[in-house]
Amino acid sequence: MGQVCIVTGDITRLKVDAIVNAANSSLLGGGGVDGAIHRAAGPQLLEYCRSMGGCPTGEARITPGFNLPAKFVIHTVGPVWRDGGHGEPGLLQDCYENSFRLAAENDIRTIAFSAISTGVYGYPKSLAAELAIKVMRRYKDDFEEIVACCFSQGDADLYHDKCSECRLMN
Ligand code: AR6
Repeated sequence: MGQVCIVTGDITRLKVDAIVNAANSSLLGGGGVDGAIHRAAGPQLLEYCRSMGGCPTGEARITPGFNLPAKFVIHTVGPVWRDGGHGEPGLLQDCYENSFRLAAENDIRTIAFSAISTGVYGYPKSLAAELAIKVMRRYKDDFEEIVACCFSQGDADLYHDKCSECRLMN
């Protein structure tokens, strides 16, 4: 039986089978966690992504991790938050579900998610954490370890509020 862990730190440092990137639909890199992942993976990642032809919002694509400790990167494109009435929750849920589906298809056992859409895309952090935890719990038994990777202690506390039995790690 798997577990959901909440980790505070830089997702590029995690030794898991796959990390999930909060990308944009070009898949050609950007700021935030996307920029950090591209820097840590090295230029081969961008080269590989160029051949993929982008990715619509809510969908996911998989690439090697190149110089990352993680074997794979799953790139998913979260919705830009407008007011919550433009399909944002459904699209964010699709991001998590499509990432889990790709992970299962690639025999991934351990997977770490960044907090998709909660940076420049402006999705309210508490709502996003609630949705992420809900989907992660649903997939718990299909994986050895599911990590919610938070970039700050405050974000980790938010996840822990939604899941008191989830293990908190630093
Ligand atoms: N490790 C873990 N989490 C991180 C890291 C890191 N190294 N760096 C930032 N975060 P964002 P989005 C957290 O803006 O909102 C990019 O330019 C951050 O604190 O990276 O989905 C893309 O190319 C926040 O909680 O992604 C797109 O254009 C979370 O990662 C756009 O931003 C997501 O913030 C996507 O926006």
